[in-house]
Amino acid sequence: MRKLFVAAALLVVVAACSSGESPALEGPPSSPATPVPGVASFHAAAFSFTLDAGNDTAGYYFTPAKIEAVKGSTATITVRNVGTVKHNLTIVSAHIDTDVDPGHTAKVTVPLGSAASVPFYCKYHRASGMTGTFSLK
Ligand SMILES: [Cu+2]
Repeated sequence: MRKLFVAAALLVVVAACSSGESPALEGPPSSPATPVPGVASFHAAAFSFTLDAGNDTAGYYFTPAKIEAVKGSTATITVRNVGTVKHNLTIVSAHIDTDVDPGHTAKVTVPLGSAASVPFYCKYHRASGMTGTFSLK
């Protein structure tokens, strides 16, 4: 009888642990594999992702604003305007200057080159911080 009680108590402890994962909203990431909000990582020579261009009461933004990739890789970017005003994707080094109306998307292919970082921005809201960076390794 006592043995059964111990087993039951253990079960309760195990259940409490598996359902008790904290949302990790405070402190540094617990492991390097934990994704950092707003950062996307790609390891292939060619990759695709959706870049949200938006605005809200907090300001103007790109999500993700930081993209980690391999030097010499090519990014195919679907720029999705999730905001309420016209946005733009400008990448000077790749000769990209593309407008996107609210609710619309635009697709661009970007050879990223071999610089350590490739900045991008919305030419209408650059001064308001609507910028991002490709970090290349
Ligand atoms: Cu904008």
